Amino acid sequence: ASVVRNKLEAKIVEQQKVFSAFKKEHGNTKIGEITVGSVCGGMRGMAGILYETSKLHPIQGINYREKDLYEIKEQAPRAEGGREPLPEGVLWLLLTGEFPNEQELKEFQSELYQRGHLSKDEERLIQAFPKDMHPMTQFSMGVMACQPNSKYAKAYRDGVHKSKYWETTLEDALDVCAKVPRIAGLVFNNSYGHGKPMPDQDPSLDYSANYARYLGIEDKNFSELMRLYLVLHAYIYFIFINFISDHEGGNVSAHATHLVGSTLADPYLSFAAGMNGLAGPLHGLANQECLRFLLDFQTKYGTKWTEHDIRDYVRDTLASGKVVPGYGHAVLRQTDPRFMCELEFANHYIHDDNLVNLVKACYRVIPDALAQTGKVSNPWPNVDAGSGALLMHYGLNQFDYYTVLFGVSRALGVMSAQVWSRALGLPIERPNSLTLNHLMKKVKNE
Ligand code: NMX
Ligand code: MLT
Repeated sequence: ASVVRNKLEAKIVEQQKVFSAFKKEHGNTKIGEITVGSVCGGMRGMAGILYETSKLHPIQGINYREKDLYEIKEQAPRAEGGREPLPEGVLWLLLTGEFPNEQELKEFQSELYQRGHLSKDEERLIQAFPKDMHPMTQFSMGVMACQPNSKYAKAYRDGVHKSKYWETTLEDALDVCAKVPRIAGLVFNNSYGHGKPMPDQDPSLDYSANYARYLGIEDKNFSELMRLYLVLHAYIYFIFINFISDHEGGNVSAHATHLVGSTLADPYLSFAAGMNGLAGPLHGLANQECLRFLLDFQTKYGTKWTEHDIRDYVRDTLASGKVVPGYGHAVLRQTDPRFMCELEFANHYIHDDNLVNLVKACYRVIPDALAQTGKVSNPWPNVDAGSGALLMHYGLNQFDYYTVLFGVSRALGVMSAQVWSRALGLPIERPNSLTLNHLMKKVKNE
């Protein structure tokens, strides 16, 4: 059993009581109204999901367990000599609402290490995927390759009582979180390794440093970037460094995971569903699109570009009917704090990098250019605007792979949320849909 289990069980028992009393007392209390705009507009502004681990504020950005990213950066445990939060510590926070103490962290890291092994068959299956298959497709299929070992699915088949669903969900959730760096590493090796052998897990390294090792990048600052990145992208909007990428429950990958999980599908099936959503260009794929946007700009204007060139380039992009990747957000109405964390990282570690300088110049120019369209709700950068240039700085230039990094991070957010969804006994999701005709009749009260 997991070292986090006992701590979590106590919290779960407490929260189950709060939840059931609250439901009983306020089941009919109204908290908002549904407008035609919401129904026609992708459910914007409609609160409809109970999601325990994180919340996105339009101005302050993501918070994990009531802590904003800056508090996380300040309070989370770090690697020796490091500045960035350890994703393992943030995963513990997401699950329990508290950071682990030193001993708990040490045991948890070693537990994740043990859980992070893949069987030979699982590795072989992933290595057999076609090398030119998009890395996100391989990643999602790689998660599915491990699904037959779901402990939750077995317990369900064996007739486990519903009050105990959360226990094997926790087992699977931790297994998924522990295995995704290895699955993602195999995908990287498969796509770009040119037949090089895949390095083994190293027990002396933490979660992020092991992942960096799979990617073949030994620079210590890159491991720091990975720690930040994995925390940022958990979304819980994990801050850069794909920081744990949990961005509350309404974003497509978190919601898809949550929706599929509500059918009592196991965590592997649910997470793979979320990853298929993350692979869309308006969502996680935007980070690869964003780097492509910057590199195409450099191809056109060289490295001696001006801010005037950026303005022209954005104008042409909009005129050709495309979005500017890395800018805008469905909920945020300010610069994404995750982007600010990326900038802060770049200011500390990276000097004189033309691409990073271009990211900074875009930040000065693009919000104004988008605002001038008069229709973009949020012209400010999101997490994807900066991450690619930082990765590229350390030599990770395979940008088709970037969304996989995002996916590894998001596992930490969506898997901890799934444990809580099963612990609270949330029901299958089933909102109503309407035809346009029905909607029109409703407006007329017919
Ligand atoms: N560039 C150009 N047009 C934009 C942009 C942008 N970055 N953002 C929004 N718009 C347009 C949008 O396409 C829509 O146009 P139309 O009415 O012609 O369909 C209009 O502005 C209003 O959309 P919003 O209400 O501002 O945005 P919405 O909530 O629908 O969508 C995003 C949010 C994030 C999908 C949108 O801002 C976007 O497409 N951004 C670029 C892609 C991106 O960076 N996605 C990553 C999101 C973060 N993530 O990590 O997943
Ligand atoms: C995310 O991290 O999931 C993105 O910012 C998209 C969102 O929150 O809608």
